[in-house]
Amino acid sequence: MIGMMRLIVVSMVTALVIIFISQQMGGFNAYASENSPYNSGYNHGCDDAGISDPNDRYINQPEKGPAFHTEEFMSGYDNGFESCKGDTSNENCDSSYPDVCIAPPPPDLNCDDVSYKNIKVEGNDPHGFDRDSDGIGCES
Ligand SMILES: [Ca+2]
Repeated sequence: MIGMMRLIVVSMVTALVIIFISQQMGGFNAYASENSPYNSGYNHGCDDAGISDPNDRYINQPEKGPAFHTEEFMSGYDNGFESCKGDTSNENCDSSYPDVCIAPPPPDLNCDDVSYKNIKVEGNDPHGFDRDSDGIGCES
């Protein structure tokens, strides 16, 4: 009878340990995925980088500033902000030259001013790289 009781207790403890471990692993997985402070920060940083008015940014809202976040969140925030800010700097690339990055005028550039040859040209070609309008600029 005592042996039977011990077996039941051991089984219950084993079951509890298994439940505990699986919860820990589940919790860890959730932490490591999109719910991590780093990723949360990254997403907010990326969003803020697209908001031109600093007053509208998440990080500048009451009780949302850096002091209210963990170091990990802010590390993600800074990286997200930098990455997404980089995307918007592509506005300096004229859309007439989709395969390369050439800023719109001014200054007005000539083919000798750019290192590219046989540039794909679309639209209004503000630099006049494609004089014969065949869609290819600075033919070599
Ligand atoms: Ca041409």
